[in-house]
Amino acid sequence: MFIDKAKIFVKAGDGGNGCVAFHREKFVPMGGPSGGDGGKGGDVILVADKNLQTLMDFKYKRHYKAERGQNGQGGNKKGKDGKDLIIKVPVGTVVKDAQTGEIIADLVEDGQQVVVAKGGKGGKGNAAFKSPTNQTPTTAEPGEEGEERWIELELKLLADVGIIGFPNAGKSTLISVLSNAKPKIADYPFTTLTPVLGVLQLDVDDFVILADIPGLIEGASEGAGLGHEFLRHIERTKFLIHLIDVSDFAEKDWKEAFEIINRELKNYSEELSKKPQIVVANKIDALSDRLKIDEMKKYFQDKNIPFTAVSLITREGVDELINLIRKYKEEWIK
Ligand SMILES: Nc1nc2c(ncn2[C@@H]2O[C@H](COP(=O)(O)OP(=O)(O)OP(=O)(O)O)[C@@H](O)[C@H]2O)c(=O)[nH]1
Ligand SMILES: [Mg+2]
Repeated sequence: MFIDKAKIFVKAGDGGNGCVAFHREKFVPMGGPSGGDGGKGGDVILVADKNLQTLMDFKYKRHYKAERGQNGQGGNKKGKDGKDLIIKVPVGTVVKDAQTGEIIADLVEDGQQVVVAKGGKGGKGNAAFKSPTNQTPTTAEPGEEGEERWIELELKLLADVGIIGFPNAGKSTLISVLSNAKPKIADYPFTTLTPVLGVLQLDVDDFVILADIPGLIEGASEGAGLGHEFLRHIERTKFLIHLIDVSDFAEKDWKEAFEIINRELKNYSEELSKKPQIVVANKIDALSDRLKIDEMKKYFQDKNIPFTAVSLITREGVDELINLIRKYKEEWIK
């Protein structure tokens, strides 16, 4: 199961209480104060871990509590600090305060961490209050409470290029042809239910990460189809590959398809709709009238949008597409 949103409660450890005690020894009637300080409560810390792919664990466990600090003791013994609680989350997790919506952190690198709830300070023992005017203080501080709050976790995948288009356009076929990813491919809409990442190797040490997401349809922004839920996973991409089925069996006219998807992008966010696109006509093996390609070429040229046509089944045009990706990667990513 791919889970990309979760809400959890985090509570840091309370600080231990300071101690009230007096030094006792034979023949020393009134020893000095000797109550130790309480230990600090443990923090709750989120750490990005590249081995995690989803926020699934958080569906089942929602409360996270770090250890409290121990109370101070007589003989000037400080209480032990509480252990921090480390929670692993996938790389790409955005952390928000659930109440205010404020972004606490965006954990985009493996090992990156953030304290989401600070442990309480330990209270001072009475030994700490000894002064020239008060040789026998009889009070100690209580430990501070650890912070607590509800936080929201939202996973936004880290990909360079997002693949968008209608269901059945061939998006999953594209990522399987270009990369090592092996998503499910089938002859019906909404085959892809969760985003898939793949790496397209452009050179020995040059690559781009592609993201295949579930198909969009008209009204996705109002929740039609699988809705636009998954668009968040291409929010971080640098550009989009907009795939259009141009075969004789395509359900929609290419221009209409192109416009509908762009409208849905815009309804989702202005920012997403401004990302540059490479438009790719797919399934030309099943297209009887090749003049359509020329017509498209001219249309996109006039709009200054890079365009190419392919068959992902026969692989016609795939090398040109890779060259286009390489070219625009240089222009749009660096
Ligand atoms: N004839 C032909 N069929 C293709 C081509 N590319 C993909 N297909 C077929 O189109 C169908 C849909 O392909 P997918 O890759 O699953 O499409 P998708 O866009 O990922 O679909 P969803 O995940 O449902 O949004 C499959 O039956 C593919 O085999 C092509 O170049 N030519
Ligand atoms: Mg798919």
